Amino acid sequence: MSAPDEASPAPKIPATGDTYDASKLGKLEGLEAVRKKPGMYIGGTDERALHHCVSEVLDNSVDEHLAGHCKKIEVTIHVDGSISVRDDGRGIPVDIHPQYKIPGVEMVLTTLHSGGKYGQGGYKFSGGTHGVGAKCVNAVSEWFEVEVSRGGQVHHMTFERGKTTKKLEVIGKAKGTGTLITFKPDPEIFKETTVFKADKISQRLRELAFLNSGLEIVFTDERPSEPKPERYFYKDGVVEFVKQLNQGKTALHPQPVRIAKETQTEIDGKKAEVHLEVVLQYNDSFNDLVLCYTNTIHNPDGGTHLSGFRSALTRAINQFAKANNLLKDKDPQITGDDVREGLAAVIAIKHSDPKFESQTKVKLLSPEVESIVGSATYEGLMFAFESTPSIAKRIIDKSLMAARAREAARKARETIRKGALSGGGLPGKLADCSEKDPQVCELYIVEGDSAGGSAKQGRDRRYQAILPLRGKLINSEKAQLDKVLSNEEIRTLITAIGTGIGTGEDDASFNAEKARYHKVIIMTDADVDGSHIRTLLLTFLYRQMKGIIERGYVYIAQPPLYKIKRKKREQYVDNDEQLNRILLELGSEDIVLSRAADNHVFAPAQIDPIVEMLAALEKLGHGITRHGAQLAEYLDQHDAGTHELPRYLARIREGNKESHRFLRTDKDRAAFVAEMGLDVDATTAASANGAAPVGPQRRVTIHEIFEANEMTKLLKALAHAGVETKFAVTETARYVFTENPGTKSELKTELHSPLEIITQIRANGRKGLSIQRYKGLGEMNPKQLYETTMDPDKRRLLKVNINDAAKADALFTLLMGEEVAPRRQFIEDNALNVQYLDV
Ligand code: 0RA
Repeated sequence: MSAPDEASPAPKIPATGDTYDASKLGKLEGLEAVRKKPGMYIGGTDERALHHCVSEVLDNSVDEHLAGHCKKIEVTIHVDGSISVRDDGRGIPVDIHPQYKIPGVEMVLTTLHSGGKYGQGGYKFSGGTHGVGAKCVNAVSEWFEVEVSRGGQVHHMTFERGKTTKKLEVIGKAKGTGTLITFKPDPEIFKETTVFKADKISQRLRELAFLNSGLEIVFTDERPSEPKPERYFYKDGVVEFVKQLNQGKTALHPQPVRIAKETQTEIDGKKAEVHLEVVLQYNDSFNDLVLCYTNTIHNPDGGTHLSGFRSALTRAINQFAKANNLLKDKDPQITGDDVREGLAAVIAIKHSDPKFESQTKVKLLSPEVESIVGSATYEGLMFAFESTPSIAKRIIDKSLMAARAREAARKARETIRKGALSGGGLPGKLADCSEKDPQVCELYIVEGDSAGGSAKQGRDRRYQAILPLRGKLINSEKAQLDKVLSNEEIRTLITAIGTGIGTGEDDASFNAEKARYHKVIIMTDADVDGSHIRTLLLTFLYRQMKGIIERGYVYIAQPPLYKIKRKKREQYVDNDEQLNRILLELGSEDIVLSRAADNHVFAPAQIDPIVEMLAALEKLGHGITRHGAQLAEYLDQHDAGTHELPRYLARIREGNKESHRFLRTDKDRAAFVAEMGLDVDATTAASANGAAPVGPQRRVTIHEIFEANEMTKLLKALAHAGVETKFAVTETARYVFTENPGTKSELKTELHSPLEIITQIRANGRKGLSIQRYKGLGEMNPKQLYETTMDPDKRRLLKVNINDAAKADALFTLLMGEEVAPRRQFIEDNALNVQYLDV
């Protein structure tokens, strides 16, 4: 985040001569600036920026932890798409700022210029945001709420699009301290998407837990019907991180080597502090994975910490081998590539004043770090080798094997190159396209000969080439390169793509420029075998032709999941959501909906939006029903004039009896707390289980209903559309639903609540409908295959984009590594799920 404290744009003074309160102007203009130029403050308005907002809020809580005040962070995605971050730190200050005369928390969340008193919370190391993050998030949120527990009281304040909508107010008594921030990203800003991806967030949380040993992080995604909280807590931090990277592989030494050091240094005459932690462990695979962090920020492009580490590793291994006569004359030279084979490592540094190549912090530039990390790593490794020579011996043997394999692979590649030159060209199984310009050419890699045959017949042969693959590909994670290259299917693939292959950095035999197709499309069945083959292919491409993935040439085809049939009509359906939508569409065709009270008939064009709103209400209602209350009962609590809904749901359990109370406002909540004699009353919204025991028997929990705003909007719109917003099921009929009106099979059904409209429509949609689930590509004829999956106008391709080596490697390792049990389980759980590849 590039939120400049001083460099924020100066407030514009209007030329019209109106007088403005200067301090107010500064503040409002401040956050307006964020909304006008989100790119400058949160790095854009796309999905990445959306998730960046979560990091911004999270970083403040992590800084509290680094400062020694926070033990636990809870992150919750709510059903309305808002998200909460709760910590048990000191709580944002709430006292009135002497100069600005507003509470600290308001300054921290609304004033871009608040550097001084509350700006940094006195943090030595920080993600570099200096606490500017939360106010930018506030600015780009449809709404934003903060609850601070501090000094025995719970304080609450709300905002919309960066503007205060409720001043700071005490709403109850607090036990302990902490901050709870909840916000809903503004669709006016995030035009592409406002939907948080749980796997993106959980991955970052896990990483943070690894990098902050002793910090407990709990993550709950409440959107699925049965949410499963995930807990991340690592007592041994980075050491456990490295063990995790090696999970599923065989480690060469049971305990990772850990090197830690804290140093002071001077940069341009100013004192700076650099702490480092380097942890490494070798495994018996042939790949390396080294992850670098600065102040808990991932640096995917490495930088000075990485280069210091690499040269120290090569130096230490060569030095120890020489000093102990472990190298023979005929042994090849051990290079940097060789010592990295089978290496898993994490380099985590904390720096009080780091310098990065760019705002995105992908690469660390601080020059002093190279020698600090280098000498600490060298000394630490030599110490480890000398105290346990058997480890050193195993690592050196492994490096020597790598050096020999490098020779063998070079020879194998040479043979392939010669074969390609002399063998007169392309493999017989490949049905090539007639066009030769790679930019427009596509290669479909198809699972199985039968689907391959359909694809050959159905394709557009001008620019679509087909390569059918039979049987299992060799597992390229497990086998060494010369073996992989002797596999028939793999050789065919290499020749067809035309780039050659290569792994090491100084390996010039791969050349992405030579790709014969700028789309390489993997087309496999939507079952376990298909997903296995897809992963095998991706593993191979990732290891040996990374460049074509980086250039965005690799795609995954998406065959439809269902075919539905009704009367003579057939339709392909891509996923469950689409199926659901279609059921609602079909179910509202050829019907009449009328209001019972006055026989008002809804115009056909009115029905779709009504159905959509009811479906949205139903979905948001999961938040209510999960806490054991009825959606209809809740909705009926709305204010007759404004349609506002209660903000809190209290759940009272006495013995095995349970009851509910809806609490409309903060005041109602305070009254309820007093009535029940509760001594703790911070909402349990984020944790959903922070129960306050009252007496031996009674348990009371209060949940904040964040989705209330969203539901209120829907109620207003429904009322506007002429639907009565009374949801309890009544004795008397409220709506009449007529199927096949005016025909012999006309059928009238009385509905007793607006919610029944949508259940009825869905049931109607299923009538006479056959839903077939596709198991394989082979079930489609050539024409169907082309139309659904290959036609550029209709197909949907997922672009494979490996932007996170750890994630990809972990997945490949899990799928391909030695351990069979977790692999089976994983494939079964994720048979249709390719999102883990970040495609
Ligand atoms: C400024 C000063 C202090 C704490 C914080 C900010 C703070 C901010 C956030 C944001 C999320 N969680 C947070 N926790 C704390 C120090 C206050 C003191 O000295 O007590």
